[in-house]
Amino acid sequence: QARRKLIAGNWKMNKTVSEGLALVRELKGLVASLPGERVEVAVAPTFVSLHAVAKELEGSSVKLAGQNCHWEASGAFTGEVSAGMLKDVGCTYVILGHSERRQFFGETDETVNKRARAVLGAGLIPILCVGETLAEREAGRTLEVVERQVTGGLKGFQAAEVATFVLAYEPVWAIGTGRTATSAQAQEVHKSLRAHLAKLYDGETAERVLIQYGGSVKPDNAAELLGQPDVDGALVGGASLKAGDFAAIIKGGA
Ligand code: G2H
Repeated sequence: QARRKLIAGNWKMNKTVSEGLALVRELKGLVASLPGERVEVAVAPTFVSLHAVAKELEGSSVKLAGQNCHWEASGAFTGEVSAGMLKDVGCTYVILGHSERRQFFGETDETVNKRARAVLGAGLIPILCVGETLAEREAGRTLEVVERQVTGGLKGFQAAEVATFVLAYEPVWAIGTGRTATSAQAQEVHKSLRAHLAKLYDGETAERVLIQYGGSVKPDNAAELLGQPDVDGALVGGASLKAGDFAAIIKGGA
């Protein structure tokens, strides 16, 4: 059975509540006219916009995602949000271990793993991000790095749990830089990640995991990337901030 595709818009630290509402209003209309069975669409607004955007998306097929969450259910963790709170506000997915979180906020494979445990515990789906830096790629360490991040992020999970995960391969050198991995580069890493999952768990589990590509996905490169056999969707940053561009990317995956 063919895997579905998931196109998710990671708004990062962009859009006020009213700007976010205007964006999803426009997006809803555009998405409604697309053939939707095999492509699922999600948006990840900032925490402050989640509630309003969830209301706006009621009755729409567009799903909601958090950009991060803490591993504890509640308590004295100033500035943090729990997986249960994201579930309560209407999220389906939570992005974890984005390279910006790893780079600027000290996240490690270990803390990403703890967050993933909380996300599954709350009945949400983790989007676990992995990716190498330019220096790592140039040193020929790409697969070693992403395999380590996958192994660490999934530590302690059973195969049946792993099968529900979404992985996002986001080469750090392609994020927000306008440099995109070629479709061949993306496919090579995605295929290796799937083989790594088969080695860690089993072939069936590996076949079920969705592996998104992220890093300067745009309307003009989306169809080719999404056409690769192991590319099961996209995690889109900059281009998800304009409804027309995001809808064109979704169309590329349909
Ligand atoms: C990678 C991506 C979204 P952009 O970070 O997660 O952002 O498409 O702007 O490179």
